[in-house]
Amino acid sequence: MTPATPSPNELLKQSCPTLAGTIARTLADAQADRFSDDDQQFLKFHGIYQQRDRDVRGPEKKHIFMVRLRLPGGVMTPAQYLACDDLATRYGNGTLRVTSRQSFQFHGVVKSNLAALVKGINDALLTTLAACGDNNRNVIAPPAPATNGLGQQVRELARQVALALAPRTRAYHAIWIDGVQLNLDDPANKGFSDPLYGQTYLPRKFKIAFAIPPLNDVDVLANCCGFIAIADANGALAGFNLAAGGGMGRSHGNEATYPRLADIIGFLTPDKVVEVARGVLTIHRDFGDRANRRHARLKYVLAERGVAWFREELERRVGFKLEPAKPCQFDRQGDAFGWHQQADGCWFLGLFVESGRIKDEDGRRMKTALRQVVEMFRPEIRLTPANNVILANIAADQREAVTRTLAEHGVRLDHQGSLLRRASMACVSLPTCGLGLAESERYLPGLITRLEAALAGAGVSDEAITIRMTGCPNGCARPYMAEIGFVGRGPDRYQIWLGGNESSTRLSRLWKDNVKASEIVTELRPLFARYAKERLSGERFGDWVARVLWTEQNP
Ligand code: SRM
Ligand code: SF4
Repeated sequence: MTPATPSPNELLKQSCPTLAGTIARTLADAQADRFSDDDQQFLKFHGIYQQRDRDVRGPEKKHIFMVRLRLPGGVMTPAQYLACDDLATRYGNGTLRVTSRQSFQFHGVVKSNLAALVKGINDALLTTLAACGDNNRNVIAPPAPATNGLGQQVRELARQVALALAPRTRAYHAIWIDGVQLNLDDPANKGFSDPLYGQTYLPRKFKIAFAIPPLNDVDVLANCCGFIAIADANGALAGFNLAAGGGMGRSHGNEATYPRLADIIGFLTPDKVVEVARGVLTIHRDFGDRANRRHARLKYVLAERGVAWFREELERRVGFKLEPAKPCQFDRQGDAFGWHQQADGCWFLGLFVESGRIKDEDGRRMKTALRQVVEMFRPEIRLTPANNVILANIAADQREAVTRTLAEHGVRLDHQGSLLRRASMACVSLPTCGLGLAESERYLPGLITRLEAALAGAGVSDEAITIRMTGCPNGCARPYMAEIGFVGRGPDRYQIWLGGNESSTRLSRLWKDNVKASEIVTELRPLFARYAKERLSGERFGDWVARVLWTEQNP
């Protein structure tokens, strides 16, 4: 069999393994408002996307940039938060976007501000390197201060894994910190090969999550590699069940692409986590499809070669056997909102951030409110995989003042939104995402209001049904794990997916294709009425769908 022709991205990476391209030169050119096509690919590894404001039509279209942090476990110090807040105001569009992988994105950055923004991020001891690109992405981990004591240990392991799997190119530092073009004639850079990634990095992105059952707040099975914490009889960390081969992305009309849940591979002790993460990543590196980027995720390697093959290959690489997976169960997902006491006696506050967008708007000035609270009370900041914010380590006697400060800016803790709204997620989509086919972040809040009314009409108000929307099938808000998922099909048109579960361990199924936005509620209303009538005691909407609707469709 002749080997398949490598995709253009593979040849590009090989042509410049430092990932420097001509980024520094274009940065220094005040006349240029955009980067070359090749440099746009390299920029992704630096955590930067060149975009257009899609609200602006015609020849006036300007290039803008999205800049994403890499922030393991979503944890940042108060000083780092304040730096981000300031940088978003000075160099971005004045908002901070919490992402579905516990990070921040700056949107609407013009080229003349790009260097200052990335320098500012690094000055705050944060980074954007490998936030995007064909490498290990942000490692996610349960953000809520643990009440069972495992959280700190698990987050520390997430940090270690992120560090071990970071690319070693010197180009990032040279361009964004020293402000110079990397000298490719220097023997240290000539023929550079990353010790882990080699010269062509990974065939595609790679994602790792840590979870602490019974809470699945990270959607662990939607990741390429998942570490599921297992406690011993005394509640101490015994190790992890390894999961591998999950992912969401698919393309409309291409059945060869699909969302997939990760398989459980085996059990390992905590001291083996970094080694195993490296082993799983190198299987992706060596067996992922380098010819077809739509087929290049680790999930397809698992789907096609199977769990037994994967385990054997991993054991060969790490040089030890995995134990059989330990019994464990997830029973819920989602964030804790409002005030909660931590194991150490301090308190944390879970704040709902609609669609993840921290901004000031009429009557609700969340950006200013958060800034003031962080300045005054210096809490640790944790970003959640459901696009929300946690303020941690707050002393008991400061709670009232924090609540009052937020309320003074219209952020009322007694009014954080209905259960339905707080369980919802939307991806960014328009106007910045170049792949968005339909609205998402800007559309979901209004739709939730209408769905609240429809559910109330059916007699099932204030249900925590998980609802997620994305502007295209790539699945950035993980809609295929939700009880109701809306996936953009075209302008004002969506697919409706149904049947995910509360523990986020079951994929939904396509129920209706190409539904007009204006008809979504009309389509769902009869289902809500049936659910109200037919549900078993305590049965969630997604479970009713799986028990009743799916059986009707496939008796
Ligand atoms: Fe994503 C591409 C936003 C989490 C699957 N994603 C994009 C881009 C960069 C569009 C592009 O390639 O031009 C989006 C930038 C939009 C913008 O203007 O900001 C984008 N993805 C996001 C974020 C910001 C969505 C959000 O609302 O929070 C999330 C950033 C996470 C982070 O901090 O690292 C984000 N993306 C995800 C997730 C969820 C997850 O990782 O848990 C997924 C599904 C899981 C998975 O990877 O399978 C996801 N994004 C994709 C894909 C489909 C990949 C595939 O296998 O086919 C693309 C398209 C691509 O890579 O070609 C994509
Ligand atoms: Fe863009 Fe699609 Fe991701 Fe939404 S799901 S942010 S539209 S790539």
